[in-house]
Parts: sequence; structure tokens; C-alpha cells
Amino acid sequence: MLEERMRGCSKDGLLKVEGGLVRLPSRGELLVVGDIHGDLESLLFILKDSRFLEKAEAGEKVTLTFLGDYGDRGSSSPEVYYVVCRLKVDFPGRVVLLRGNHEPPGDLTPVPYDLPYQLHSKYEKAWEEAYGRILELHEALPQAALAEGKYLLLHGGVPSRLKSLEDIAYAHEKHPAESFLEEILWSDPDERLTGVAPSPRGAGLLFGPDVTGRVLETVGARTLIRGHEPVDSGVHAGQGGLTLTLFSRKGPPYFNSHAAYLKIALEEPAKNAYQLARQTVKF
Ligand SMILES: [Mn+2]
Repeated sequence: MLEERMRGCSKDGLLKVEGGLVRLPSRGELLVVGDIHGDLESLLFILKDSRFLEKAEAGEKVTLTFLGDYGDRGSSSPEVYYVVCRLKVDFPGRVVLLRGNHEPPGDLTPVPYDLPYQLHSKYEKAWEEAYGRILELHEALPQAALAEGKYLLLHGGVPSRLKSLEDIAYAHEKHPAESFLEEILWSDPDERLTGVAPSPRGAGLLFGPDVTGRVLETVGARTLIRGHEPVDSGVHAGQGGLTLTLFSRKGPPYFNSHAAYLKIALEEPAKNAYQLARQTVKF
């Protein structure tokens, strides 16, 4: 049941889901939010500024997609989890919670990983129950969303040895025998590389624009929209316009000057990352 709800099956039938791949609607507004990492203030700003709640309550076609990394780093991880889960429960067909490397499979836990300590200090004896439920939630989150013909949304990077869209949709079932899920959650784009190289993160890979281009063509998308990397201005367009990185939180430990979220009109023709960067809201 949890799995069904978090993968996005919805009462209002707006979201189609295959395995861990959410198929985004072809019309309406798409709001995309990058890493929040325990920054409740930025999350609440985005909700207010985008008027998501008013629009969703009024039945407008709006889809709010988070690119993962809800907890850790910032001091309000439990509160951020509460808000994003509440959004999903209240608007199951209009909210997509993607999985990041901070919602990891058990063999790929990031360091530092301070969520358990934050839960302990907030909930005392009940912390283990809260943590257990959050771990269940992580397993239920989808790893990618596709706006067909336009955008591929995921947390880290494209699986470099992908043969078909199925490799993304069922990446969680093939983990850890195949590295698809690890690369989706952990990889980073590189500007000059051809092919792939080991990542300094110790998980995932660095991938060049040739890899991005091939994967986007295979899945039928123009631009990759991802989070995962801190960006000083909140948004970075790279790889010749193939890759957009969003970072939607502020404060320690990154101290970026701005955070950003993205607004897309899904009816409009597909845009490259440079065009998308101009329609982000920076704050
Ligand atoms: Mn990340």
C-alpha cells in the first residue's frame, strides 16, 4: 500500500507509473525542486511562492516533482519528511517524490548520514519506529520521472550502460547485480569527459555529454533535469545544454548564495538546459 502510494498511483489517475518510473502528464505546469536536505524554510518558501497548494486544491493541472535528498545536512530533516509526505498523501496524483542517494538502498548509505541522530534528538524513544518507517518509505520511492519527448528527471545521473527505458523503470529490482540504480542516485555529469570515469564520491560514476546524449535519445527526452550537486546560484546548465542541475536549499554546510526551483509549461516544446535555467525561480 505504501509502495503503491509513493510510486504515485493516484485516486485522480493523473500519474502513470511503471515500476520506479513516473510518467508525467503532457499538459499543465511542472514544478521541479532539487535537493532540500533538511532546509524547511526553503521548502516552505517554494510551496508559497509557486502557489502549489492553491492550484492543486483548485484542481488546476500542476505536478510538483522533488528530485530527492530530503534529509541530512540541514537541521530540520524530520520536519521536511513530514511536509513532503503530507503533500504526497494529500495530493497523490500531483506530487512526485523521487529517490536520492540520501534515500539509499541499505548497501549504499551516504556519509555523513545524520538523519538517525536528528530523529533521536526529536523523538527520543520513538526514534527507532520513526526511522524504520522512513527506511520503508525510501524503498517505496520511484527513481525517475519522464515527460515524454522532453525531460528525464532523476537525482544523480543517467545509467551509462542503459539499453532501454526499462533499465531505469526496473533499476531497483536489478540492484545490486546491475549498477543502474547506483548510477541514477549517485552519478554526476562531467563537461569534458568522453564515456565514464570513477567518481570521487566513491559510488556512481562521472559521465560525459556523449553518454547523456545517448541515454536521452534512447528514452526519448531532450534534457536531463537532476539535483545532487550543490550549485552556488541554485541552477547550472551544462553539457552543451543537455543537463540542468537544480539545488533548492540554502544554509550550512554549503552556504550557496541562491537556491532555485524550476517552472515548466508542459504543453510547450522541449527546451534545452540553458533555456530552462532562465525559467528557474531563484531565491
Ligand atoms: Mn545527492
